Amino acid sequence: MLEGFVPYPEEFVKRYKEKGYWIDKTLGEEFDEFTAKHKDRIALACNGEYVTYKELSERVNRLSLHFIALGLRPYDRLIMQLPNELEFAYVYFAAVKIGVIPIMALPVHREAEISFFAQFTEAKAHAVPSSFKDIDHQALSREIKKKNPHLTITLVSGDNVAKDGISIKELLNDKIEERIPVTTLNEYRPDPMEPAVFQLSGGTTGVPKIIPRTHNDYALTFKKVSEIVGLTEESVFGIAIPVNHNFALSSPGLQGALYSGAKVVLIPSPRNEVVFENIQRERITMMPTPPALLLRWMEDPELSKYDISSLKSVLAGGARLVAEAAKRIKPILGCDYHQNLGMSEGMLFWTRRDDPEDLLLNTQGAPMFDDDEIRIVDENDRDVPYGEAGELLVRGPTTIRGYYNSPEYNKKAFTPDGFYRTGDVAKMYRGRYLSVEGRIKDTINRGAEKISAEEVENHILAHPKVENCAFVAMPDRILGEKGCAFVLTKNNQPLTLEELNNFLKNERNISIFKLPERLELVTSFPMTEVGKIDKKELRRIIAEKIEAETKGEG
Ligand code: J2J
Repeated sequence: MLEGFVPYPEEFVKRYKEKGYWIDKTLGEEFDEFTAKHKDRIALACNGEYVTYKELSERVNRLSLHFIALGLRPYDRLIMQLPNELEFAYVYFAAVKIGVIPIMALPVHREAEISFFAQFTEAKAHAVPSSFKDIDHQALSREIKKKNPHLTITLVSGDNVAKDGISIKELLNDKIEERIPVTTLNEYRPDPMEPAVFQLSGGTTGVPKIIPRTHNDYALTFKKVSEIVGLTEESVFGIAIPVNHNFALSSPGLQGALYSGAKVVLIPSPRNEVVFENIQRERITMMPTPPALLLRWMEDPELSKYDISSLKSVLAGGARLVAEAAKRIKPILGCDYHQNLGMSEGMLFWTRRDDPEDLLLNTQGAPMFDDDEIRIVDENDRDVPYGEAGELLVRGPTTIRGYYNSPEYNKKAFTPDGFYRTGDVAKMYRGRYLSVEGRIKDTINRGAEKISAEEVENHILAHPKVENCAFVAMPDRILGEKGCAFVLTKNNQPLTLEELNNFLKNERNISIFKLPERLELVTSFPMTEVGKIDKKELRRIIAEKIEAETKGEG
């Protein structure tokens, strides 16, 4: 067993297998099945390039063989930073096929994040794009290799591959299967009970937590979601958010759509005009759409210039979709929607297609399986009366039992009997439907992208002028939340947002999406009774201030 992985207890393994949730097929075997079944249908579309299921299968097998030739072996880790492009699918499936575990980093992650993943997981390989926005990923990989000798392989998509990188295109052009038979891959079959993929948690601590998803539970997830949202061979599934995300990869995501025989459109940018153009050109029928995306679409005066009539349903998740926004979806976008509460740790809640209006509007859905156990508890872990708000605890056949290699943190994040503490505050509604009312975890949900407050605070505290700080969410009309830094400087020196962010960007090398978008200098902090900075009060102060400013403008 992979060291650092928390396995499911025997009695649950037995139960989940007996009930048919886990069928002991690897993601690679699932892949072989759906590619064989749908052969000449289009599997992938990206930037006007099309790939059939058969071609996808051939390319993935070829790449798997190359990975073996390069020395990659089952349970080796590969940091995945490829964006929404065809190479993402090739590398992802080629890796999971031979049990190489992709770590689902984001293309926008920078040195602070990637060097942590490299160190913490002892990754052997790093897959990067040759050009992406203003990040030089190949230089980044080179720097990280210097400090992490186990990282030896940089796989590069696109054309401008440096000498120390391995071109994915060149690997794909080399018919290795003529020298080494494809059947060799069978020798590298991973155990379906072992981790297939490392997802990343939004995190509430100084460093991201790694979520090990097994072949069994990941396959169960994307198959069930596909059924719930009604994916078929006729569906055209558009992905505009980063495909690395759990939502875009397996809820139902790339994998669920391919499993259903649909055409998946990998959209290289979430910008409205790029997305609308893709919907129109490819006749997209379904998309995962965090509320921020939907709000941007619905407010875009250019929307009417595009024909988006193919769109049948949008999948709202990642952040709370407020009822007023939900009500506008049908009139403006002309399609239906599903709400879902999702988490990379596993359990998913979905509204169903025939749900009555009040469930659709006001809840984030019900669990997918009878064996998904949910509890709503107070601060002493006692179940609250039905219908009252409390922390949501979850356990089930798709929910992890522990973060990778984090025994101490796991004691806090899971109950002794294995429930994951979501940090979300929820209420039960009509049977097992649930509405998210807030959260107790210390994160900022910026348009469904999660930012750990503590992680950013640690970087801010490293600034020579900073005495103390607190990073909290402030309301944003489109993104839902953005990060605001409250800072007390040493001797009350002046500090600007620009100065702080230059430091965070250039000295601390953190991702741009985590940067504070507002700085409030303070001379003292409100404190709680136990002597901690009162973040609830800070959130109230900044929300009030922003509201007053907005009114002032109006
Ligand atoms: C309120 N909060 C929500 C919702 C997630 C599908 C969809 C989303 C994710 C995801 C995912 C919410 N209303 N509808 O992995 O497969 C917040 C909660 C939750 C956290 C998980 C998927 N949907 N959230 O967003 O791991 O706070 O997964 O605990 O990124 O997002 O974040 P993440």
